Amino acid sequence: GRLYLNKVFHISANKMFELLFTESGFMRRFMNVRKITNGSFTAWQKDTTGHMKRSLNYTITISNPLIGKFSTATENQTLYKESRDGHYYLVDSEVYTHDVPYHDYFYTQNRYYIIRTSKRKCRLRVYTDVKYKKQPWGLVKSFITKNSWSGIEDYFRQLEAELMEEEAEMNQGGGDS
Ligand code: YK8
Repeated sequence: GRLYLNKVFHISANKMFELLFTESGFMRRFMNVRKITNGSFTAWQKDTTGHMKRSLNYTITISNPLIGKFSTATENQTLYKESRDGHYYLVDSEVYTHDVPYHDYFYTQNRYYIIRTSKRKCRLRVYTDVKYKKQPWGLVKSFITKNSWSGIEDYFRQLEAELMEEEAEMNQGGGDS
């Protein structure tokens, strides 16, 4: 996998979890900025293995004229039971883009680590992998990989920037965060 985000924020670990993995105002705004629409989320629910699961459906806007303008997408998230509330969260998310070329060949796996570093700080790490459900022809594979990395890089660069803004707003005036 590739490491796309690795940064300490002046935001507590549980607040970071809330920002990223609940229907927070932050996520609503971020999705707006990314032109992600028609969002519908299920609630977190424990599965038979003891992990928590939820799924998200939405429409993404794509800025690449070769691919098309929009695609519906499904994101399946798993919050591992090894997570410790307020201290350590591990979330895996599998993203399936349904309406892009070769969509039946690949999906994206994002792994989010939120680690408490002090009472009011946490480290956020995101690893990403492009996974293949079936082996495409070499040229197609490099096409998929190239287009995926650039889109993912852009997304996480913006997520980092928006989180830094949120952090600045939360911490100005010495409010409790
Ligand atoms: C999630 C990875 C690939 C996909 C896209 C596919 C091009 C296909 C190339 C063909 C459009 C929010 C991406 C970037 C769409 C957005 C996905 C997001 C950013 C021509 C071969 C959506 C995180 C995420 C993961 C994977 C991203 C897709 O929370 O290039």
